[in-house]
Amino acid sequence: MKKALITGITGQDGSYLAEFLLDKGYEVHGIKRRASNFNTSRIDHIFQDPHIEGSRLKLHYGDLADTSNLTRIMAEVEPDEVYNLGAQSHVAVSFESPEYTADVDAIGTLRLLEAIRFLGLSDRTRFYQASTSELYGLVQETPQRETTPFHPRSPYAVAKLYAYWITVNYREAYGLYACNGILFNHESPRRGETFVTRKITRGLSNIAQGLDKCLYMGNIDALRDWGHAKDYVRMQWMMLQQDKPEDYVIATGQQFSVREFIYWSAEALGIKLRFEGQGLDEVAIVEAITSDRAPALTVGDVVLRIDPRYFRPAEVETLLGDPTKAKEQLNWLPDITAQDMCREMVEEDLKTARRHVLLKEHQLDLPVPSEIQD
Ligand code: NDP
Ligand code: GDR
Repeated sequence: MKKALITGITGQDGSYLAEFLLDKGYEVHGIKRRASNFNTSRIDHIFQDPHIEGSRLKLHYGDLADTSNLTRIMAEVEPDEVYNLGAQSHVAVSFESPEYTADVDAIGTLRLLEAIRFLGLSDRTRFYQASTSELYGLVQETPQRETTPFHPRSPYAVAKLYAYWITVNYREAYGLYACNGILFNHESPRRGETFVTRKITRGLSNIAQGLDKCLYMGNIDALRDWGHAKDYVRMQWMMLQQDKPEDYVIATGQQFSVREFIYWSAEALGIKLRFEGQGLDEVAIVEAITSDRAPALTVGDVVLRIDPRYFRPAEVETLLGDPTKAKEQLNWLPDITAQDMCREMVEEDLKTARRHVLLKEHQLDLPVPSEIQD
């Protein structure tokens, strides 16, 4: 039975990847951080009681900032595959916490690679690094591919640049099977609530149900290449199954603006929006309501405003990936379009909003389910 070790297992990608690897018959080890509240909601549904024989999901407390802890876990598990998905992954937050972001995202990657080398696992353990389209930042070529020069625009992207190159370096210097997936934005109903797509689908669903009044956004003209996380974790695994380690761009090859994503989300809620005004004074107004999914709204309501706090000190205005190499060498193509993904996210967020309305009406508190006990 193959063993995989996933850092960031409690995150969006980690949870989908854990499901995927369990389905493939792997023993899956995940590193989770100690938090004062349960932080395992994305993996509760695949929890396996460690007291029952044959359990294949095993969690270890750890932190990418803690060398001895990572080395100990690596020594205990001796994984066939390591997926380094753990990171302070929010670009805007990296401007607030640049040093922490560098420690976790850059040096954390080095710590894992060193642990593999130091423990003599270089011939056994394959390593996947979660690299990012943010490396392209101020883009030098469109669409971006594996050979496009990097120009990172945030402490997050600069930290990920180090992680990218140290992964290449361990491959070249020590012959490690180590590769970078340069992944463009990918989303899902499990996306963190402060990333733009989820902020929109969750925010508009709440507003439609009367749980909130207005959504405050930053640069809604930013352009992104959005895929579905499920398609992208499949590719993470495929990259580690080749004869030779290589780096791949993973993207859909299609680009949309944040503004378009707002329109799609509103449409999925049966709302037609009209944007009015310019710059910081721009607003989105309800022009028509075509379904019963937005009972709290009436025509003329302002549901979105611009707030300068969501602008970044240096913005990445446009990203568009060219996944030709992944398609030609690995036969990988995404199955889910950005529009379908948006609809799926709205469905889930609307369900949650309706549940909150019901609980509120009956004056009940939300139960906090978490099956993973320590
Ligand atoms: P998430 O933010 O959803 O998950 C990040 C994970 O990292 C969480 O499990 C988090 O734990 C964990 N983590 C954070 N800090 C530490 C730390 N100090 N030590 C150990 N674990 C830590 O990210 P995604 O799933 O979206 O992304 C996965 C990876 O892919 C990240 O490295 C991200 O930078 C990268 N990436 C993501 C893209 C995307 O569009 N989603 C695109 C390109 C790259 P906790 O749950 O406790 O917070
Ligand atoms: P990004 O994703 O920075 O591309 O990083 P995010 O969804 O945060 O932003 C995308 C674009 O939307 C603009 N934007 C806003 N963003 C947020 N979060 N909140 C807002 O209110 C808002 N308004 C406009 C942003 O300025 C930006 O241009 C994600 C992360 O998952 C990284 O870890 C990953 O490496 C990259 O994708 C690829």
